[in-house]
Amino acid sequence: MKKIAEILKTSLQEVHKASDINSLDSVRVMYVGKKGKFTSSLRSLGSLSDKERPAAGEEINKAKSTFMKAVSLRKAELETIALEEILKQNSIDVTLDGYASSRGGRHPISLARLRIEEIFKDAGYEIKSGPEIEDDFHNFTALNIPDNHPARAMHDTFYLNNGNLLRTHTSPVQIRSLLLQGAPIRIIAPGRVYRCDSDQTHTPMFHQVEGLVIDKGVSFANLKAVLHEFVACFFGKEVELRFRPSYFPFTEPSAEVDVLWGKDKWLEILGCGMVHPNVLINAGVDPEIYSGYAFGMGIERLAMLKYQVDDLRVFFENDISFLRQFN
Ligand code: 2U9
Repeated sequence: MKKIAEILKTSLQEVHKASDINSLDSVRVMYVGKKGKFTSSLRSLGSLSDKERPAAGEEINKAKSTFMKAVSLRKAELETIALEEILKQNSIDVTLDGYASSRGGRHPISLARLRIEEIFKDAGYEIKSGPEIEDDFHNFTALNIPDNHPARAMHDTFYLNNGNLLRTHTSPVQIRSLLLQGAPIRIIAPGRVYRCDSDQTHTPMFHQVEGLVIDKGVSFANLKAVLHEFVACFFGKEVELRFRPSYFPFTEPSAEVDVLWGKDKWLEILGCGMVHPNVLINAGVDPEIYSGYAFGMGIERLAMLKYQVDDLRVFFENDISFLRQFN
């Protein structure tokens, strides 16, 4: 009994001395392994008398289980220490600076379009869109552009094999809206348009906003007032406009509008007119009851003036250092 108590005492000391899982396991084997001290003590019970054996057996088993409890406690302790060590080595310093992420911005053409939409929305206009692939009727015929008109020549229009075409203006959107909802109407149609034309001042795809207002008693004076207000809002300053007589098949009378830029420079910024009676009839509107005005402008042209860009092509090159200036 005394010897068992002695063994238990040393075994517990060794358990506490074990500084890692491996040495703890060696200690365990040393006491409860096949040739361990508790194991051989139990084996030697056979040499004791029947009287001594039960008490001695109980004593050894008790010591063995005390030892095993100490081993598992120490094991848990060592595992916690090992885990803390790993966490310490792999710890993340949450106070470190992150990677800078650069934020994208809108394209200047989108910025200009959104501003134009905002101004007309505030004036009670609805924003309409339609297909970029159109048919002859909606792009030309309905707009009083006769079969032999130069705008129909292969020179300007991208035709598809099936006779359809890429819209050359957003006017078909207004035709479709008129046919669908009739008069009165007050809409703008922003979007991409396509013309087979490419040089310093033309790209085969560009952006337009067209407007259409039809109601009883709509006059050219109303048109002048709306355009003056729009141009002043868009450029954010008082402006002087000049209406020059012009010709479009879909409006009569027609005008091109110039803005006074600086002291004495007139720059053309849009076209407009009173909707031609033929166009009203083609879209199912009675010109004896209704009249209307329409206007059209190129977004690239307006954006160039607003943002002081002197080369149209930079809008299409996606040069990041150009685009970043609009963030
Ligand atoms: C309907 C009736 C009339 C739209 C109009 C213009 C004048 C115009 C040009 C400006 C520069 C095209 O981008 S540009 O090359 N547009 O001058 N557009 S009136 O007239 C319409 C449209 C639809 C039903």
